[in-house]
Amino acid sequence: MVVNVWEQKLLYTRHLKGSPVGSRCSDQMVHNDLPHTSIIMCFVDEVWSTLIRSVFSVLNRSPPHLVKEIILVDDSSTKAYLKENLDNFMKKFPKVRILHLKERHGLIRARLAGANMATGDVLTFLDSHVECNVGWLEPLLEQVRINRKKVSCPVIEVINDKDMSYMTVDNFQRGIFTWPMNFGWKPIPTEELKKHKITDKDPIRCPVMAGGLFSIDRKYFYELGTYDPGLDVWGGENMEISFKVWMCGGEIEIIPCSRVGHIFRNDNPYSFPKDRVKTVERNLARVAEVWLDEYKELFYGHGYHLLQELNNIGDLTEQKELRKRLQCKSFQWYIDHVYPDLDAPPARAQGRVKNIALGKCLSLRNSSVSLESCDAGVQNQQFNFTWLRLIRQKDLCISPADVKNQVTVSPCDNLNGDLRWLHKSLTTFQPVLTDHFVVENSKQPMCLEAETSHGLVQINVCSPTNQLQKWRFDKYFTP
Ligand code: UD2
Ligand code: MN
Repeated sequence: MVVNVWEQKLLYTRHLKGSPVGSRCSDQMVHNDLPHTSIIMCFVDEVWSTLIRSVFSVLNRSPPHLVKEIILVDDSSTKAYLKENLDNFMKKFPKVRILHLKERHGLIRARLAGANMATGDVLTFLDSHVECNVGWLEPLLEQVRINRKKVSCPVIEVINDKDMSYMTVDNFQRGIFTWPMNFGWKPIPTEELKKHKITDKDPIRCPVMAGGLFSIDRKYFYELGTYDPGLDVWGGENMEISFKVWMCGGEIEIIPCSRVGHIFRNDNPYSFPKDRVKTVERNLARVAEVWLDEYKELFYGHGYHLLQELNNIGDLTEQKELRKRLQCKSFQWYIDHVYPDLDAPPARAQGRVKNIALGKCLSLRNSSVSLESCDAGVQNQQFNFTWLRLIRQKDLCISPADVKNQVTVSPCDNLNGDLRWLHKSLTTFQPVLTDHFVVENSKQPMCLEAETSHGLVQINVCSPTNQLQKWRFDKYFTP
């Protein structure tokens, strides 16, 4: 049976009088046998009033029978008021349980510690500086009730960090990412809205979640292997859980009738055990290695230095096995079905590679490189200039030979810097893919050059004016 939550709570709707949210959502029905939830809030050195505001908004604005408990995980805060003082204060609220971690776990492992003591049917994670709005919880639990593999997120509104006021945000925003896995928001294209007749109450399919605020069936969270426990401190865990959910049979949605305000801060009010940027990059590299398949080239292609991190990202065996065990789909499937508007060209450039001076094309035959009359139908003339700057045909790459000035063909290896080329102009500083192929690992600038007499290619000292050193791919995917 379904009931109208808004009618049960006339007292609350008063706050939303005149607000578009209230009127839009007030006729929405939910089941009367919703699962209950444990609320998990991790914090480190949170401001007292902000933490209390977060907890009170949950207590005041959720039907009591749906909140099994509120678990506050103190991630080894340094502030004295967050210890005994907090314990004593919260004694008045029997639903609140506090876990003081003896050492700093970082957000990701702190959430797991909270989840491990949770007893609710559903886990609802929140940051420690939020304000849950009226009627926020029921629509989240409703989606999990409909399908236990649905992960539901509220619309995240903005609490002003200067005056703590609450500001509403636009509808129809999806969580997305751009390379190298930066989280962002993007409106649903208008054609999509029209085509699927999406109204402002409909759940919004979300390629990735922001990370902080979501409800997930507790058992399902464990079936999914929770978060990768090898992720450190903060960052990237939202990508990991998002890919995992989608690729392994679940769904992520933003529920417009559920609204929670959040204080966005420019700075983290806590220290990072290691460098912040490095920590996030390391986490993202773990995610890329486990989930992105061949698309991890795009990830590394947008941040070369991340490749250097590969030695210190830790063991991935368990995560890879988990993916196999859960029979998760490919990243290609994820792109096709969940995030088709992701900008993910297969390479930086593709097709034949034509020499400007001779009008001839590179060709790979019997493992050696030569120049031939250009022919679009000949497979031997088809190359990729990959995201990792290799000139590649299937598994073979064109590279400088050990022998001076000679060019050879080697098995491609993304980690081998000796195979990389810079495709660029020698006369402009603009970063455009054009003209020369400069050997990346060379003290003196050395360039790929057509040799006129025998239809061969060689390496020579770069010269901006030498047309024999200028090349053009058929098609460029990036500038
Ligand atoms: C976003 C997410 C956040 C998390 C983060 C990392 C939202 C609104 N926020 O950044 O939940 O997913 O991205 O990817 O989606 N904390 C600890 N221990 C730590 C560090 C943080 O307990 O070592 C707590 C912190 O007090 C807060 C929560 O974890 O309650 C998230 O941290 P944040 O608020 O600094 O992250 P945020 O909102 O910038
Ligand atoms: Mn936050």
